[in-house]
Amino acid sequence: MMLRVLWLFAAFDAALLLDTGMLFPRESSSREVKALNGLWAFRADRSPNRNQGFERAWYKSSLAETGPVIDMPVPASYNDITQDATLRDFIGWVWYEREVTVPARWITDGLRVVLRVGSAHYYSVVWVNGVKVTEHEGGHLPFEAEIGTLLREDPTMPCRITIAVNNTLTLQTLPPGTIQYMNDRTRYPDGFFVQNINFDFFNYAGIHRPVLLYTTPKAYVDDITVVTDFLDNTGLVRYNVSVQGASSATVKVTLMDKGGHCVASSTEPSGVLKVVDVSLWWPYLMHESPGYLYSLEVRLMAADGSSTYEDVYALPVGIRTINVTSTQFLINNKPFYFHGVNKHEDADIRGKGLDWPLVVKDFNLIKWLGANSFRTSHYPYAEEILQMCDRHGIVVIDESPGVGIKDIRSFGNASLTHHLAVMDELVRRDKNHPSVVMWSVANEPAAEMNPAEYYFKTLITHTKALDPTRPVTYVTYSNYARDKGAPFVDVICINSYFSWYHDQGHLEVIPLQLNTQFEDWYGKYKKPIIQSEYGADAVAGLHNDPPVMFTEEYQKEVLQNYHSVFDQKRKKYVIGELIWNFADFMTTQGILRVVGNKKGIFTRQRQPKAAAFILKERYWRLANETGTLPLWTKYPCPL
Ligand code: GCB
Repeated sequence: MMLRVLWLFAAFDAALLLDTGMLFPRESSSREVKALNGLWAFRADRSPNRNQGFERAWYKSSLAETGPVIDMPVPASYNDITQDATLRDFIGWVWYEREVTVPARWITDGLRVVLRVGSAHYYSVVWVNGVKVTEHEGGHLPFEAEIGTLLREDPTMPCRITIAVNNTLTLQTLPPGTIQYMNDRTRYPDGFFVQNINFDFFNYAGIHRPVLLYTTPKAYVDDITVVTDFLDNTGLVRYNVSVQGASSATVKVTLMDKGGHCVASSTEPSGVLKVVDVSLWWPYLMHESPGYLYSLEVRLMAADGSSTYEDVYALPVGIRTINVTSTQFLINNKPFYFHGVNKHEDADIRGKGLDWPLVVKDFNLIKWLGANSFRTSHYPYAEEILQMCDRHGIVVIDESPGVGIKDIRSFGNASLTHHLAVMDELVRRDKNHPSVVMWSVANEPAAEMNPAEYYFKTLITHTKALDPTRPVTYVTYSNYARDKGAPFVDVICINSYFSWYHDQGHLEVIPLQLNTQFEDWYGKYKKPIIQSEYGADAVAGLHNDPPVMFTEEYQKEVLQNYHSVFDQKRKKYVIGELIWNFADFMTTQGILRVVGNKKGIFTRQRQPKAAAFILKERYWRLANETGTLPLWTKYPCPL
């Protein structure tokens, strides 16, 4: 126990590498939030160098004054909103703009007014009333700018927000990509170019998550970090509050249970709260009340001359521990078996835009399926989704956008430096989510290449320094003997597609090949293994018996063949199975894809294929075997 508490303390110094926090904007008695979702004015810059918007300073006046605009919903990808194929496949800068009127008290009361973009893919530049306020690289993480000072310069002006977003990928971006100009004028018109990518999902672009304005007092709670543990019946919440805007401040923290009763409090900005008779955070199907959350209310009082400030922020806190042995993944010291899914943020029309009906439907399907976990393949998902996971007890492997790192030039210093910065941003955003139990730094990199050893050693060591409390992995598809990063991960995550990408039609080889895969990897590394992807495409409604590829029967049988081996190995060192994929999703066009990837067990419209029922039966049986389910959730599932 002593060791674990020391480890708890170590968690903080390293976690604060970025100089500001990125707390999720929440309303409180001292904070207001204004959502800027809805219709924005929009124009793609179709000039040959895609640079006219900058050359002619489109941000200096209303977008409608410098050219035609169309309505564009936010949040949403812009690609599937119109009937125009050239906008769907557009590469370069697109421009968004809207005006907003802020309450007068935001200006007169001297508040901080923060503009926050939940995510925009891939590179963004933001102006307010023609003045550049920030820029950000990376498509799946939030960024902010304080704009209160600017608004106060001319309080009579409405606030005009302009955001230019560019989806161009390079060998140094995450994910990487390349632009290829086609110079043969007998085959391609002048200026023709394509973007090449090494990942299997459509490169949706635009403003994908909510844009918000929120206020805080001048002195405010900038960040909170919590790390939890327990001893017998006593929960331990180690916390650290960082404050900005005041040279001296007093902080009061109060931990409240679900009923709003105070269970522990302190007047120190950091320390350990002890919770008697703790209610632990448990995964879905592992306990009768999964996802138990306390609320850590932080109240800051600061004085500056004659002014006093009070800021209040309430952070949901789940108390739980994570440990990994050579054969097990332990949550609260009990073995946890991942029976879950891989997902995408993907749907008809809105692409990767956050959409509440879709999010809630997906959670209902996950629970219907009896799944207890998912991986955020292949990038960080919206914070709103992680909050749902916290509340419902769905366990998350949180993945960086490091997908498609295949070119040796993407292992260089510039790429690594950016990847480290992305991990900083990811850990800063998601460190307090009890549902997040492991970081995945990449998916299927070319891990057999020589530079991969230094790259992954550095990346994984860095991530562990940021957060010593969670295991780190990356997802591999390479050969066990040549994988250069495997020595550094805590858990081996392997993808394989037996009888799909090879041995087509030969379902009978799956058990033998899968057995060999597990024995080879475990034999060499003696680390627990998750089958992080497996599956087969099935076009919904296509049938053939005996099974042939692309039918629902074939997909079902692929799964069943894998399951027979999982059942032998999960008693030993296999700690999880994640189907590829939860739902069909859009990809670039190609001869291997039939209007996207069809490996979903649900269609893109979230209707079940035959495989979904196979998986549902299995997952409820697995949940039942743990013996921790209350009677009302016993198999067959009641949902
Ligand atoms: C993989 C990738 C995933 C693909 C999948 C497939 O290994 O990780 O992004 O979509 O295979 O269906 O090929």
